[in-house]
Amino acid sequence: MSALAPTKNLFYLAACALSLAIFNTSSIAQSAPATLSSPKAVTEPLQGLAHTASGIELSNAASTLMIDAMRPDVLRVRIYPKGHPAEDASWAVLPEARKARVSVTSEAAGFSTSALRIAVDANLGVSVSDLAGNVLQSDAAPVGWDGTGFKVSKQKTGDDHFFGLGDKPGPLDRAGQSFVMWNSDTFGWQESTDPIYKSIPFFLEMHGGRTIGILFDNTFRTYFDFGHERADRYTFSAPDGPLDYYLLYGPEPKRVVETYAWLTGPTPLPPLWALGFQQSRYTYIPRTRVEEIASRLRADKIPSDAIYLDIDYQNHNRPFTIDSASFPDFPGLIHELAAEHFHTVLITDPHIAYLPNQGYMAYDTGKAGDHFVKHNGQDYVGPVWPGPSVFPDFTRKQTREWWGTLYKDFVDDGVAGFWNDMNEPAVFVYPSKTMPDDVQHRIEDPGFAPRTATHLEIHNVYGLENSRGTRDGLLALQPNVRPFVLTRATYAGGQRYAATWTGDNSSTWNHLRQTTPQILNLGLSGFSMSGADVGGFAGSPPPDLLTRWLMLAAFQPIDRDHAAKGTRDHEPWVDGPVQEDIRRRYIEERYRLMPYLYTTAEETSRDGVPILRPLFLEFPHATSDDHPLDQDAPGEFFFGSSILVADSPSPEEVAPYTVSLPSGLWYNYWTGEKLDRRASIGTRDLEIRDPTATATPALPPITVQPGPGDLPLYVRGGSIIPMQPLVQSTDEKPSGPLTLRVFPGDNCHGDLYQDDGMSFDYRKGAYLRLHFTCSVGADGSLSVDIPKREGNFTPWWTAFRIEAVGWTSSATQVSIDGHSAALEHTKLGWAATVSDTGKPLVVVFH
Ligand code: NBV
Repeated sequence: MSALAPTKNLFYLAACALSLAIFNTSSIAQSAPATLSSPKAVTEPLQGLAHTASGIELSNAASTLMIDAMRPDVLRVRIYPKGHPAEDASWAVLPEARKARVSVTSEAAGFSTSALRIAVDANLGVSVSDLAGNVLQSDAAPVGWDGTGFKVSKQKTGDDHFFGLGDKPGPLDRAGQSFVMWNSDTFGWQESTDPIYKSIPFFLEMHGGRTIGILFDNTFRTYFDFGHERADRYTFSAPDGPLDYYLLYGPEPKRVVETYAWLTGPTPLPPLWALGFQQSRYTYIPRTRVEEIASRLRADKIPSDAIYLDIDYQNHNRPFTIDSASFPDFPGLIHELAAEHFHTVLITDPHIAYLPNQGYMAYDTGKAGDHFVKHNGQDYVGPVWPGPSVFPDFTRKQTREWWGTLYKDFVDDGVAGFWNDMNEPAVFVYPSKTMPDDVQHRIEDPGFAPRTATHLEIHNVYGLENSRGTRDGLLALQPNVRPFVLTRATYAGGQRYAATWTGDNSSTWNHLRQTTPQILNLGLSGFSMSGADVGGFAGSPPPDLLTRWLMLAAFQPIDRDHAAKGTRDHEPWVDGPVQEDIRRRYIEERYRLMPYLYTTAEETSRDGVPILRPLFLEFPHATSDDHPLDQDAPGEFFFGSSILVADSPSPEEVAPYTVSLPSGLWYNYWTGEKLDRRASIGTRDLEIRDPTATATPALPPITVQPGPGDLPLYVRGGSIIPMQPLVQSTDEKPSGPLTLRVFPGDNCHGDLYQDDGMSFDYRKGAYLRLHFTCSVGADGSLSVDIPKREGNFTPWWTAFRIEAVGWTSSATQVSIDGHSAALEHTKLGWAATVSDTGKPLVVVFH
């Protein structure tokens, strides 16, 4: 026997043990528990456990666990090498929220708040339950450390659902998949591409009707696994940086989303024009082409508000320059467009052409202020559109301020919005497509201790800080104008600075379908103002695809038609009058719904609930086992709180499909037809509202067969939707009354918010808010209550037109504050017009 034999034997034994471990792992994976279990109950106080006013600290030989209750329903969990706490700083979390703390009740092995109970074990394992003892989250294994890297593992059951992580492609529910955060320029990404442009390390976990949210605030290349590797675990991990995460408790998912807005800030109120139809292409050039597009939009009466100029308006693609040969008298063009009520949006990429001593203002001032990132002690130079380029060091406040000043001339020329592209940052270096890992960024920001950080740490926040510099710069230049910034790359919290879009998608039916889960998940991740290139960026959409895309995008927050170079024209008129008529009809409907859309956007700016919502956000208990209804209805979503859009799961076919409606009363938006789904009490939303209701089987989905130009929309009974007469742009003052379309039902209400659409004067009272209600009397009459106005903004209308949808009673009379008035029969029901004198009104349909 050789001298090596014992070692070999040991190796063999180890291999057996390993395969046994693997075997055990997979057998665990196959039998995932239905409920989460908390770690071993600890009755004796844990050694080394210190109770603090807002939580606990617990150390073992190597690490310290620190848990703080920021609110009764929000925890911050940190683990760091013993004696070396990480810097308490964040690019994502608002400083006010980060400092918030509540007092807690100490317990032997943890603590409790008025909403949560937290238990820890000697391995620094954490378990969080609600006060009824339902385990919401529990460690599946101690944190695994590997040098600076670590992995957090949580228990998962077979019926856990995961949402969020921004616009990563794929289905709405992220269960069973794994993801990586590394902002990447991914032209032509596909459904399985990961990562793409953004890193939003926030997700919601739904289990048994209870939802928590987790923000893993680490800017390095982080990893998320929702049961891909093991069905009984979900994990998040990082190669470096802090182990720092926040747990947000619902139990309702809407509450989690609202709390996330408290933590990272809501999407601000956009200028009204940004909700209009936007026309873009890479690139409209020269000036006469832009003028042609603008006049055709107006001549064809396609309501529209914005025109984008892509990189070719610049001199040799150099940011903050103009190619004056193709765009003579640039300010003249912007004014001409503004006179036609078009808001111009300019692209301004973050790379600055490396042109020393050539009189290029952006380079010269940037160099003079030492504003560029460094590599090996020199300004890092990498190739992008203008050729060799340098890159602003946006983690420095001074650099962001300098960046903001670069917008001055454009703002003076009347440019309305700016588009921050390529800010992953994209660099034409392969295969990384970005700058080297050891590029140095200087952190000089009031929220952080000054230090130098490598690109590995800053990469994922580069786009965030770029868009922050843009927004803050615009605010410094025009303090009373709401900025519109569109960014491609970003990080958690980036919704505070910019709207976003899903990057370079493709002109395929699959990509049209992808827009729904992507925009929904972006909304759940804080980004309410988002869209996808309408028609698809790469490739040329066939006429019917472009038409359906324009139909669907009319009900998405940003409606921007955009196309890559070399693709066929994409504008609404390109396929002749039949297609154009359908496309126009949908854009017109968006404009009619503008008061509803704007009101929703304003609500979002306060509560963070996104404009586009998955069904589970409005009806979290719509199924008897609490699985999200969206799973049964992949083409459906809510546009605001009242309108349910039910696109086909196979929009490429004009064929029947089923629509799942949560229980309750619904109306067909287009015809006013009533769909009484109240018999489906088996769904838990009704049981929860009315615990005495007897459970009966849910009603089956309905089957629809829309024609090529039809998109089924349903309105929740009990909604009042404010609408306006058609206009060609949001600048135009509508002529006629404000319509209140009333869809009677339980808890009937609706809201309206108005202001000047562009300034911050609303903060000083220049707004108007109305909360309408309606009710059906014992005699069958319908009364609509218009209360006193809130705010002092004078609106454009002088009358209300009240439409009672589906009101089939023998309505022969309407009375306004007791006086009878003229009644009109409409295709949706009955209507009456009443002047608005600013006083409260009660309108009754008898
Ligand atoms: O600036 C040109 C394009 C732009 O149109 C697109 O929307 C961005 O996502 N940009 C990417 C760079 C070139 C893409 C091929």
